Amino acid sequence: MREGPATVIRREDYQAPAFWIRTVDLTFDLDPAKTIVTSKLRIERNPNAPQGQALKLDGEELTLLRVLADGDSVSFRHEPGQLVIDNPPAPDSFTLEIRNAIAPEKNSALSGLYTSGGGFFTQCEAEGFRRITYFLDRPDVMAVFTVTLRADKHKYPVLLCNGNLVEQTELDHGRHCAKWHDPFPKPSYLFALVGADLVAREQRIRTRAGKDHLLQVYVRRGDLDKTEHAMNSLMASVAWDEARFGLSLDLERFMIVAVGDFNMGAMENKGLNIFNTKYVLASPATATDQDFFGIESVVGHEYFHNWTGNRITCRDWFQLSLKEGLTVYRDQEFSADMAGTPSARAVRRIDDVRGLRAAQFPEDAGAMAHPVRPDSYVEINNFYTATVYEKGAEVVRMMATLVGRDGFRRGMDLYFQRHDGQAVTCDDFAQAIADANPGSALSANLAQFKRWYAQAGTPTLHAEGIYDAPTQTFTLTLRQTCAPSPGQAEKHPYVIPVAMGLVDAEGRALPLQLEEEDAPTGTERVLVLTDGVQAFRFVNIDAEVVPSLLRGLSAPVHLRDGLDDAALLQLLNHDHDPFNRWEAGQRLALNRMLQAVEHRAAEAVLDEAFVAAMRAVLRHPTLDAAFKELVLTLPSESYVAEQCASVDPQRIHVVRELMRRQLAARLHADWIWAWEQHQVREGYRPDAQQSGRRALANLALRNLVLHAVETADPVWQGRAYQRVKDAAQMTDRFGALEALVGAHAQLAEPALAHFHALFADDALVIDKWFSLQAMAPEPIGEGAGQVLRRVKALMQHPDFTLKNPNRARSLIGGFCHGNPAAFHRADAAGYIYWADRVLELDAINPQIASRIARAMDRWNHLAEPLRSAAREAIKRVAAKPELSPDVREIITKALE
Ligand code: 0A1
Ligand code: ZN
Repeated sequence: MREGPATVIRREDYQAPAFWIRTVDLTFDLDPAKTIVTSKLRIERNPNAPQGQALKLDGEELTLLRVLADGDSVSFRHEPGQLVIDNPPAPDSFTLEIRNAIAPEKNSALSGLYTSGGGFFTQCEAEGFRRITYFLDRPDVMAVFTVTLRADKHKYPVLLCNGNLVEQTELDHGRHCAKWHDPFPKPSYLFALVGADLVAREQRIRTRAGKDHLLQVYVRRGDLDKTEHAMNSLMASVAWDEARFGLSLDLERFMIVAVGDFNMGAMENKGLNIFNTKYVLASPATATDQDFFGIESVVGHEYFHNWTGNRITCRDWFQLSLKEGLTVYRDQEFSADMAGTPSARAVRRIDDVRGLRAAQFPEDAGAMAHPVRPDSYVEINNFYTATVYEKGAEVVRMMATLVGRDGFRRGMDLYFQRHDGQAVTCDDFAQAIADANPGSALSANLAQFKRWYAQAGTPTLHAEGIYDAPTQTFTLTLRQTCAPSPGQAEKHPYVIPVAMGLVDAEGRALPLQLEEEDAPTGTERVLVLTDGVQAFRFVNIDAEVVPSLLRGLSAPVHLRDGLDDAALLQLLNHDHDPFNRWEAGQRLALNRMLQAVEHRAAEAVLDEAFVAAMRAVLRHPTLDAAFKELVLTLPSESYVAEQCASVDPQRIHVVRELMRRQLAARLHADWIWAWEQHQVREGYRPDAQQSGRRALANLALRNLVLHAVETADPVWQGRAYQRVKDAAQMTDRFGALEALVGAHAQLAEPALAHFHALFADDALVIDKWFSLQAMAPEPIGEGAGQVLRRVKALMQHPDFTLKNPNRARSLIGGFCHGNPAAFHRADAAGYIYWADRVLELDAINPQIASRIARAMDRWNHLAEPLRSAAREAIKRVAAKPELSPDVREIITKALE
């Protein structure tokens, strides 16, 4: 664990480095117990920095063996986390040679150089390179790397690094050597190496630009048959970035390597992306449609970083959203384009918004709330957050909305023209998009727009529409507010793009003309709210209309428009915007759920109007299956919790379960119809069309099994069980298993056992098996506490280990983050479990521990006695003196 007191790093303290490192020559003698790293650095003083400063190199958990400056010994000293050379050689540039030792096999934090499955892998973002050797480990120091790798040839036949392979030689004692050179200057966080026994799927491509490239996907022997989809996704990503943004692959060779132990999803190291196996390996038999989709999106994300992140990188870590927000926006657009039809695009957008609301909105309202560009941090690893990533992407999306699709492309072109090869800030990005679009609402309001980077919290957009029949005008008054967040008591107004339309009772979309305009501008437009309150008066409105606001969630805000049931039903039935159609359905459900939660109605009875509306969507002749599945899925328990001032997770769970049962019972015949109509009989394709049908059929099955358990009817339970045994692919097999577990069917146990036996050797499938049980709904009434008992028992399962992040996340993360009703228990058993696991994991892997620690972010909003019990548990963790800075920061913020 890292030594030294926790220091707060502040954005306002940024200073350019006193030295640059121009070139790096690294040699690794790879050995799991003791790897020797030799580093030769060509260093220059930065003429623009205050002169006379010492050279301070970052280093962590390194054994220093020697330091030479220009070939001579030089005096040095240690400060916490740094090697200090007070008097580097006098000339402006000199060579520093450092030799140190590290122990990859002891590196359970998985940051720096570590071993996994008998191979060597690295993870350097954000500050892992300093755990390999002493360096100026900051993103604005960019160097050209040449790397020599030496290792036992039999155990580590594959030796990879960034860039191009320039030499391969045999050495004595069964060792071999590979030398790599990366011509692009890069920050140390983009360095990577791999030494392992792997095999590769290879694909040669010729791009639009007419250049030939070699694409490779490296996996363990035996996994090659699960790499086709990753390779297809990579090829599609290359083609998409050329077509949409004119950005071509700049390397002869582009490699993806899969590793079983990895803290995050994947990493965009230059030319050598390292991936969690979860985002590489897929076959129809072992991966669900969702897994296939996740692979496409993460492969795209990492590939797109090659330009947005690598060619142009971040000046400092406060600018993280510069690369992450932009790259998430790009991967979302890629996925939407891959989905194809407008309806499939809308499904993608709905999915993204669900993710934003499930993770980012709560973050923005909790102890860890921070701006997209944070002002301070203790541990940067804690800021790879939904706010930096997903809200950051929404900020980029709003810019694109304000300047239009072509305008955004012009802005991106200007951004690359200005900053290729540089380490820059979010201001530089926003400036380029605005400058390329003079006269746009973005350039007119740029300084105000940038509040999206500076202010934390989710604003609320209040809307009121008044129709005046005699004058045929519709006046829409928009108002914005934003609640205080930690350290930010008062908020200033944002620039909020409001995409909207007006829908009348017959479903007509009315032409939109503001009173100051000569003619209508179409039936959909973007209003730009810049003041606290603004009124927009539409003319020639010849009928009562319902405003359809914030289409596609055109800004990351809460909307309070006061629409009643009738208006929402009108939008659900007629809105031309599929996103708002879905949203109307969700709001109808949410209102009912909130009412039942509030009034503690023993029976949360669904009214016929709602049930009929759901039936109409389910049976609709033209709507896509994927879209129907989204409409017919009730808002999640955590989304409902977000709307409550004082949260009672048990109560919310009971209400949602009761409503789920009513929909199962009252739409019984419709679910049978849906199940029968949406079976996919042709060969498996993970595309939008087929996956939509499977999603709806599986939702139908969940409903049918739920109802069957209620009515003690064996037929549907038996069918689901049969599917677990003989489905041809994982989406249906797992869908059936979920149906049985989610309904507490008697056959759930044998089905789980059968499933485990079938996939005992497949780690990613076993992860699913663990998380399904950790997230199983807590039984209502007697049987409460059942899930926690099972989770504890599963920790003793021979397949369980805390050391593998995917496994720990599946079980512990699944329970603490994904099962509110089972986790938040009045007897505090969930909290005691949480505290024990956070402490236990912290000694192994602080990043994973700190993610689990965040399950308590929102403790302050819990109803009593949960709130007090939660605080006690947090205090218990806080009382431990030897916490990592990662966990310490989360816990301290929770108690502030
Ligand atoms: N930059 C990667 C995510 C990543 C961040 C940190 C990591 O280790 C601490 C690993 C990966 C991405 O956005 O995909
Ligand atoms: Zn990223």
